[in-house]
Amino acid sequence: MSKRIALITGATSGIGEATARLLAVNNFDLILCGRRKDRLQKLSVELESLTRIHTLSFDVRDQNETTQQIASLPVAWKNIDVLINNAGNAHGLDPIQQGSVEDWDAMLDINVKGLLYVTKAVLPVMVAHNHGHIINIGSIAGKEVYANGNVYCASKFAVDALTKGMRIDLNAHNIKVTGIHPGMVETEFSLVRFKGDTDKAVKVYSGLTPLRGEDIADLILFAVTRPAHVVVADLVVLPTAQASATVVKRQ
Ligand code: NDP
Ligand code: 8X3
Repeated sequence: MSKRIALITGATSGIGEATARLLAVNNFDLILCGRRKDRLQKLSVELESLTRIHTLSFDVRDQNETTQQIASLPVAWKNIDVLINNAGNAHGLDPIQQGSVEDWDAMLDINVKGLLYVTKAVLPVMVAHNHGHIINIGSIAGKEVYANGNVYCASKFAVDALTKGMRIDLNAHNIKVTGIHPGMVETEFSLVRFKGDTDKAVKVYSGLTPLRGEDIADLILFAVTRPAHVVVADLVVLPTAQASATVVKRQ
């Protein structure tokens, strides 16, 4: 099979970075995206002996920048086969009455509107070719609401709804759409949620074995390597110690 092109948002850390490493050795050329240019550069240097790499640095909150960056892709990179909408984060963990508008805006702008902006910029090529696969990274928080999760949960419920809506609307265009919904994955996620408070971030995963970015990368690879007639529609994946958004067994 000839090489395919995958565009990964949020490739500078966690799930996206692990996915880049795995797809690089599984017959994919990669467009790596994120805001942190130094990290894009470092990952690019690491992977370019394995496959072709192109990097794009943009903030998914900025629709103009997102559209322009994707439009700027050289001809050899334009025919994207797989879009992995992974960029996202939680900002804060507060009861709704104490929530910060800045945090709410960040979560809705990045996790929902950013995902839409990237998808809108990539879809014309997929629609024109009647071919493509979109993977949206949702969350267990998009399946169940937990205390203080309010707006983050809402953003991930929106990702779940958009995943289903995309699958319906793109059905006529032969475009696969997959939702992957992880539970606790130890990445920079909690560090971002708690605004750099390492103690709080570490506590989230204490006394259990959380998922790693590589575990989600494995599922992404599985989803994008099914035969043409098979679409993995919806996957929820949890650490064994986690039974639901809130039931967690700690040592
Ligand atoms: P990380 O914080 O490790 O990675 C987040 C990635 O998103 C980074 O590469 C970051 O890149 C990118 N990103 C964040 N904001 C923006 C922005 N405004 N514009 C462009 N890129 C942005 O977290 P994870 O790897 O854990 O998170 C990846 C996805 O997985 C998210 O959608 C998250 O909600 C979801 N998820 C995570 C879980 C977990 O427990 N960790 C569980 C369930 C879902 P940069 O800062 O360089 O722009
Ligand atoms: C990240 C997992 O449980 O913190 O989406 O919401 S959780």
